[in-house]
Amino acid sequence: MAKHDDEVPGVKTYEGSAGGWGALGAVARALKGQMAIAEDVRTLMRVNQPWGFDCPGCAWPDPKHTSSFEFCENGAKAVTWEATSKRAAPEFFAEHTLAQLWEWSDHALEDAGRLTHPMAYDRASDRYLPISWDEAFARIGALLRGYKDPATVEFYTSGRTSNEAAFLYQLFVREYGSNNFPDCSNMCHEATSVGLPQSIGVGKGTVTLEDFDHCDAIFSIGHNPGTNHPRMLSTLREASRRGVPIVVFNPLKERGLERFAAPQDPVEMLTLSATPIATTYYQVKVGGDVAVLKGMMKALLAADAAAIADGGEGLLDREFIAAHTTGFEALAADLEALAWSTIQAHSGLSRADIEAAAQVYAAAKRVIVCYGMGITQHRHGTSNVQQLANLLLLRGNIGREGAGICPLRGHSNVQGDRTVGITEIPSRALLDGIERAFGFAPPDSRGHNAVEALQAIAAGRSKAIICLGGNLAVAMPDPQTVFPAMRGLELAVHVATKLNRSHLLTARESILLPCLGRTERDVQAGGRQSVTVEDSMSMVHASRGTLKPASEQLRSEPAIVAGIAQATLPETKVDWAGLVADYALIRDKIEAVFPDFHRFNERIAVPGGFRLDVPASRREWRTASGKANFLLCAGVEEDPRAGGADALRLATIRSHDQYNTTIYGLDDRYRGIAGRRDVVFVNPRDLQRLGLAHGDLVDVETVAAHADGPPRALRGQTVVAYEIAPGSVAAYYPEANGLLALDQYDERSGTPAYKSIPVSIRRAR
Ligand SMILES: Nc1nc2c(c(=O)[nH]1)N[C@H]1C(S)=C(S)[C@@H](COP(=O)(O)OP(=O)(O)OC[C@H]3O[C@@H](n4cnc5c(=O)[nH]c(N)nc54)[C@H](O)[C@@H]3O)O[C@H]1N2
Ligand SMILES: Nc1nc2c(c(=O)[nH]1)N[C@H]1C(S)=C(S)[C@@H](COP(=O)(O)OP(=O)(O)OC[C@H]3O[C@@H](n4cnc5c(=O)[nH]c(N)nc54)[C@H](O)[C@@H]3O)O[C@H]1N2
Ligand SMILES: [Mo]
Repeated sequence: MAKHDDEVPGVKTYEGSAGGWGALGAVARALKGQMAIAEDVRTLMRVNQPWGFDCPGCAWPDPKHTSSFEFCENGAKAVTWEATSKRAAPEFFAEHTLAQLWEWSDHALEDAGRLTHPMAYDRASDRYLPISWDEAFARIGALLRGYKDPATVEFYTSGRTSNEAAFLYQLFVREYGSNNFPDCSNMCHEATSVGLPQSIGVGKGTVTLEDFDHCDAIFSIGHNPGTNHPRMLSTLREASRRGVPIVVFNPLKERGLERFAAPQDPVEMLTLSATPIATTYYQVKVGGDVAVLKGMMKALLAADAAAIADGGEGLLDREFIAAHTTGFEALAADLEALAWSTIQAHSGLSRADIEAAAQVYAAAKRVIVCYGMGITQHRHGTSNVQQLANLLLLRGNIGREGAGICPLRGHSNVQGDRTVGITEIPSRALLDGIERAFGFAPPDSRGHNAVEALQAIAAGRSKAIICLGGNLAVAMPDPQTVFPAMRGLELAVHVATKLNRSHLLTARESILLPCLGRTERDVQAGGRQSVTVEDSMSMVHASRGTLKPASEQLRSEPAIVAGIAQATLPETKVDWAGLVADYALIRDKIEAVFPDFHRFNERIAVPGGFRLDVPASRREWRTASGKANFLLCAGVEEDPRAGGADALRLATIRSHDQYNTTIYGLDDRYRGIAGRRDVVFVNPRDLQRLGLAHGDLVDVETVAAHADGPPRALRGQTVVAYEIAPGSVAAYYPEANGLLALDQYDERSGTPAYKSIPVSIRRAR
């Protein structure tokens, strides 16, 4: 028997719009208990201001001409969480063994507050004990010097790291002799970084924020801006008000994509009205995007042929295709051979729906496609990205005003970290640049990405890891493999602001190094410092913290990297102390290695900074063919080995109250979930088919594909009847990460298939 919403504790249908009063209330709740109020308000006013700090929340760019703070609920949460007055000081660690802390939730661990002192693990007492910075660096240096093969050490980076810190870090690692750069990007937009260079010669988006003022249609595919890029809603709202069609492909009905009330708009707030966002919302099946994209292109080619038969000009940009691309005929043949029945079966959408979407695409002169993890975190993530590029290229929608491709990056500087050298596959230009600027020849062998790093650790081939931020073990799939692997290491060093589960997976020697956050003042020998970051649209700008540091012991990430480097490399060619004294000197070196950063210091002195060159934005294609390439992918299937007709496809998703593995709270307001995360979203028709009802307790188990032993299970979850595509289900990251084996990833990019896990669901035993 179906239960009503309110009979299931913590599950209710959310009737409001995204943003609005709900958002203001949520910010007030988030602020409560974290920091003293007067300073809060002043802090929030400085986020994303020309002379303040960059919001640690997301990588959506700032409008050029804002004078007032651009309100964002989740940015406020991110800032509050960092600027909290709570502290995880040595007394805290004295009170708790790691065995005790292991039982704490991810939320509780970080909620202990900011780390204040360098700490080293003491196995005898099972506690972290304070240690001096000098002693910490000396121990790390001694151990790192002891490895004969530098390729047995892994160096992880999370995307909040500034350009300056990331540049010093890759410089240290390369002088040490390794290219092992597992990176949060490997779990995120790697499919973009691998796919787009082959298509258009650059692994980044081609649009600027201004392009949104000029576009005639927006396609929003596989991302949830209401939660993950809230400031983007203002842009979508403006477009919507201009009458621009916004077409969404997403298995779940996401409130932020349906309608949005701007918290800064007094009229919308007072009347409780909201601007509709999506003009059409297609609930594509999880993993069905290649089918949709091929379907849209097939429909477009058919409509084009019909238009030409009618004596018209056709719908393709033939001049562009001829002058700027290769591979059109092969693409057309691929689409010709694909049956509509296959497209419909795999997308879960009707031919008529897909043709209608193609019509919107064809009717618009200038189209922007935005996308996120719903596209990249699949076994065919790279193909997904390349089919998006194909669709845009057919009508010349890349490299002109109001049109282009717009990957929504995750962490606030994940793109910048890549730009300044965090990559396991160093280019010739990067290696030559380092040699030119620093006088040593870095290793040119291929290093490890995130999956390879964990495989090497699990196999005992890698012995040590340094983590510049993040929560690697929890962010990766397969805790069953990853957790014991991390515990088997000889050395683990974590540079962090807050305590998390990765820090509890102790190696023989484990060291925690507390660092300054984005919001805090960074003073070095040469005075007050700024760092720089690059957003999703290749805009590089300065960020300068304003708050008093959480502890006098904290050091900046550049200073910590330099400390480790000096302790590890007795004959270093780099003047670490000099660079850390004045970050402008680091930027001079970045410029020396990467000529794209010419006049770096000068150009960040301007409010808003500058845009890095994106050759594809002006139709210069840095591909092997010198053209933009239409690229094929076989079939439309996510994973031909997986499943069987009855398997459901599970996507792991973020709630509104989390930042990746950081869980601010247990609510997911727009999806109507309160006070819990142990839920699985299922279509009512699937529930009926399975003999289940809303609110039932179930076990989720993986099927087929996973060759490595017994099925993986997530037990005791509550099913929530939800507007999600039939055959698709969703559960929260990171709780559901145990369902995904480490070897389930996109072979072209190494991105784990977090969004397409074949599962079955049955009543809990
Ligand atoms: N507040 C907040 N902001 C964040 C983050 C956060 O955790 N919290 N994380 C940051 C980071 S690192 C990142 S990478 C971004 C992530 O931002 P998003 O890309 O929005 O990430 P997800 O929450 O994983 O959501 C992906 C969306 O894809 C949909 N989806 C799932 N499977 C499919 C599919 O097969 N096809 C399609 N078309 N859609 C699918 C889901 O329903 C969901 O709406 O946000 C960044 N910003
Ligand atoms: N199932 C599933 N798994 C996923 C995903 C998914 O969609 N589904 N998404 C993947 C994606 S897109 C990403 S990007 C990864 C995220 O993976 P990570 O980037 O590794 O994880 P975060 O949760 O962002 O890291 C949180 C920790 O960063 C530290 N931190 C915060 N601010 C700072 C700072 O300023 N400096 C330093 N040094 N440390 C800081 C804090 O200690 C905090 O505990 O997760 C991936 N994992
Ligand atoms: Mo991400």
